[in-house]
Amino acid sequence: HEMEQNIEAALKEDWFEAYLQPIVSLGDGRIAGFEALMRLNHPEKGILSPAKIIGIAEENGSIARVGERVLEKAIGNLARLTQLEGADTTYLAINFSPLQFTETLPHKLAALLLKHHISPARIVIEITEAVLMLDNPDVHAVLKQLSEFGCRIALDDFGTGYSSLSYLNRFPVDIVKVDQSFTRSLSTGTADVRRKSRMLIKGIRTISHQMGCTVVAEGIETKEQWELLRKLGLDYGQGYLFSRPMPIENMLLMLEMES
Ligand code: G
Ligand code: G
Ligand code: NA
Ligand code: MN
Repeated sequence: HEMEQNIEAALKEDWFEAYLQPIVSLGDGRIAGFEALMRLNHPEKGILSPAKIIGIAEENGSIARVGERVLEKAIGNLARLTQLEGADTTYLAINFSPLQFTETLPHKLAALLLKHHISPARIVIEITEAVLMLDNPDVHAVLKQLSEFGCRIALDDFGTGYSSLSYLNRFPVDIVKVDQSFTRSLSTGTADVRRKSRMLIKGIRTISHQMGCTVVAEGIETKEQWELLRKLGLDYGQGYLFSRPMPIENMLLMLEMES
């Protein structure tokens, strides 16, 4: 299988990278954190994006090694950002596949943070409902351990798929990420669709805040969407309007120019 070969080669030749996308405060547009997004930078084929890689890595069991490599890259990038004035308190959100929640994860993460002198409070663990749907006591124990260690837990793609409100009650969730389809529906479709989208987002915001969670909007591409989401009371946002996911070198340059 071609993709399996790409994955093995990428592990061996060090082609995996953690791109970064800023997450901004919707009030003032300032960067509050970054999401790490995996990329396989193939020397001939170019950038291969994660969706397919992760599916195949989960099937053939290489996801543990892939996930660990991306985690190393992501934390290394956070350490580099930390050397920049103004970016030394930003947080880093990292996506995790359900199969990565093994009992060795907390120890591996702790060792990486120690190595780079980074506080666990700056790490956000992004999970989807797929992690919680497993209903596996071992997975729950790992999540609880990470939460007690000081990391925050974000529930990704909220409001779509099988994401259930009860997860906010049953798991130590700190951040709710409203799926980008909600952002898109704010500015497309009929007036009625747009009005109902605003109601749904407001409802998610109200419930999330009452559960003590902060709320992040995904997929913001226009100023109009930013303004609407800010008015709807969401806390943070990310999307192409602010920045595409980019390599650490580009991100450092961009931040240096802005400061
Ligand atoms: O960046 P992009 O839009 O191509 O990401 C596609 C999908 O891959 C998204 O659902 C994203 O959450 C997921 N993804 C990106 N990076 C990682 C990663 O490091 N680990 C896991 N498990 N998923 C990731
Ligand atoms: O599943 P998750 O929410 O982690 O996936 C995030 C995905 O969305 C990544 O593939 C990322 O590259 C992509 N993304 C980030 N910002 C935008 C945006 O403004 N518009 C669109 N269409 N995709 C975005
Ligand atoms: Na994510
Ligand atoms: Mn998402």
